[in-house]
Amino acid sequence: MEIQLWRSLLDPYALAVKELIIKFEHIRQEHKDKDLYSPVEQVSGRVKSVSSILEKMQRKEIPLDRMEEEIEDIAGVRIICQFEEDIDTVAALIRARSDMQVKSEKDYLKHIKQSGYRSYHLIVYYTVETLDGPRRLQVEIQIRTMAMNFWATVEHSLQYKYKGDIPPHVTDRLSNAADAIISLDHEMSSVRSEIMDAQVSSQMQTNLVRDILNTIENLYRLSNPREVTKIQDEFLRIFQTKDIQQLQRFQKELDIIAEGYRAQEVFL
Ligand code: 0O2
Repeated sequence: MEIQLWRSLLDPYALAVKELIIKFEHIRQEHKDKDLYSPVEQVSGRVKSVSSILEKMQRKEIPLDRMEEEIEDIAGVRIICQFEEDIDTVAALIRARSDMQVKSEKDYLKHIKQSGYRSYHLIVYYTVETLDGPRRLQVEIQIRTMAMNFWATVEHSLQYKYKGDIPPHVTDRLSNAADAIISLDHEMSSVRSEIMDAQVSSQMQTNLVRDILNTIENLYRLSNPREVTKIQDEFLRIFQTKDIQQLQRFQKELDIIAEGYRAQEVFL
């Protein structure tokens, strides 16, 4: 196939990856805006390289006319979570969506690969709009923790370096590292609720301070600047106490003042 044909063939997959990254990042943002813990920590994606597609076609003896059906990971999205428990939550979010239909799932957490690889994979159908009309494409979504991702990234580089034939002394180290990653994920899960509480409180404070500062800025435009300077000084005093309840009380009082001036902020 000519390079130009590859480009036009892969183009809708690139669009699917871009759209899905935006959608999963939006899930993260929605949680944060609502002062909720987000099971999605990071999102990335890629379109499989032509050489990797060709290698897979050769290895699995896939003819060109079956390529799009049989190579399910031409478009790939990776969702990184903080904790192992978050993986199920993200998978459930995906299953519940109307803009993607799950074709199949592979649980490499329950069934760890021989290599030590752990991750949860879903193949979904996702439709993109192109000049030639809608295209229903397959996308592979990999969900894993940060620790699993660290291991997989390193192992993937070694597979590349040793062309799939990693020497035994390195394989042994990787296998030990895979075990260490399992215990690390379990250790982190044991303090999950404390970490989640800490992150939610910190996000709440960030959102509160953002809303308060926006209201103060609006009041500057609409009311007496001297009065607003006093309000700002009071805000700085309370902010220094690091007491979230005092900040919440201050915001309520500020909202009452702002209501009088119709100075509350609507965020877009
Ligand atoms: P890329 O583009 O470099 O990420 P397979 O026969 O394993 O190639 P299959 O059965 O279609 O293909 O898919 P599977 O097993 O669900 O895995 C596909 C992808 O999962 C791989 O893509 C990797 O990203 C990841 N993966 C699977 N097994 C391993 C592993 O042992 N180590 C690491 N590091 N990653 C793995 P590709 O094909 O490598 O391509």
